[in-house]
Amino acid sequence: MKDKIRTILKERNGFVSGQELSEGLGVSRTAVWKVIRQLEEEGYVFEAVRNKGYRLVTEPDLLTKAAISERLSTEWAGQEVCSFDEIDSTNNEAKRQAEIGAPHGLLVISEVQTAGRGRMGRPWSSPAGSGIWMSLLLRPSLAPIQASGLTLVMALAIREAIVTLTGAECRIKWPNDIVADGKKVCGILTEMSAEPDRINHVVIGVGINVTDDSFPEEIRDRAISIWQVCGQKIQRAELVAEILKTFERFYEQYLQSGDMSTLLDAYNAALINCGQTVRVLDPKGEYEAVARGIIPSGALIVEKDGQTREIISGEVSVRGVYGYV
Ligand code: BTX
Repeated sequence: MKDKIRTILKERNGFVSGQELSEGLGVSRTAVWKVIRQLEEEGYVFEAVRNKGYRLVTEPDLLTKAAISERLSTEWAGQEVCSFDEIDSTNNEAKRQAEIGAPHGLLVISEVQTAGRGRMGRPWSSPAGSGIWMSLLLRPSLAPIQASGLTLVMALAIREAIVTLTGAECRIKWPNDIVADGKKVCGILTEMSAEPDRINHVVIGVGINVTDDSFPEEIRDRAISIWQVCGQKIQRAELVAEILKTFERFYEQYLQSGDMSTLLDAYNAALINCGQTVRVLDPKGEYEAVARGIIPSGALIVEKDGQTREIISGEVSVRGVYGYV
């Protein structure tokens, strides 16, 4: 009954009388009032006016299965959702679920991660209430070598979704970050289980700082939230749904060509590194070069002393010459 009352008030977008609710649902008006009180405890705000009834004023910023599912317009991405109040890492949970046969498109999401991680085991700060910590399970018909491109596909989808919902000025830092004002809004961690010639599954983990107004000391110089960038406190479930819709569209394009060719122009246009001098952190020796954009394989082309080189993600990172971007 709670879901029904919530849905009616949401869809009406105006006052609904207690009588209409009680008659429509075949329950007493006291029962309706009790549900309204429960919803208020969950963070919903209603305006209650005598002779008019209740009007939904604001919804809480929840990341529950219901909050995501009711906003979703995808064929498969996020059609199954596992949501948690707390988990070690949504990537770990997605991998556990994959091992027991979870389907392509499963979304794992949590309010808090107690062991959120970035690449090479680096910690990822994942506090409650302000961010999106989620992982998407994929079972693509691709060769293992093509899986790394999925990080780029996700980066493009996240950047487009943020711009669509907020207009925030953010760009992609190759290969796995979304940045604004020289700081990280979002990081992506893609992990794969594969045989030499076949992918078992891919897990794309996404961490986005959405409404934070401060960060722990150790990442303050490199972390920023969407709210800090554009002054808008968006509903996180709204952004999750927009990302999944956009990712699904780009993913189908990636599968068709098997590479980034049809997404190349969009990716390079969103890339902050294009034309910039970057520091290439190659384990065989660091050097500075000018980034020129990606090629269909997803490799970044850099130019040094008139010669071009391909940088393959996972092998080396790039940094700005004067800082992180
Ligand atoms: P990365 O290795 O590129 O970045 C990790 C670095 O980012 C850390 O060393 C730290 O300096 C900085 N950092 C940590 N937390 C934050 C934050 N909240 N905002 C900005 N910078 C931060 C990037 O790895 C990939 C991160 C993926 C995180 C998602 S969350 C859902 C999923 N589950 C999981 O355990 N990881 C992924």
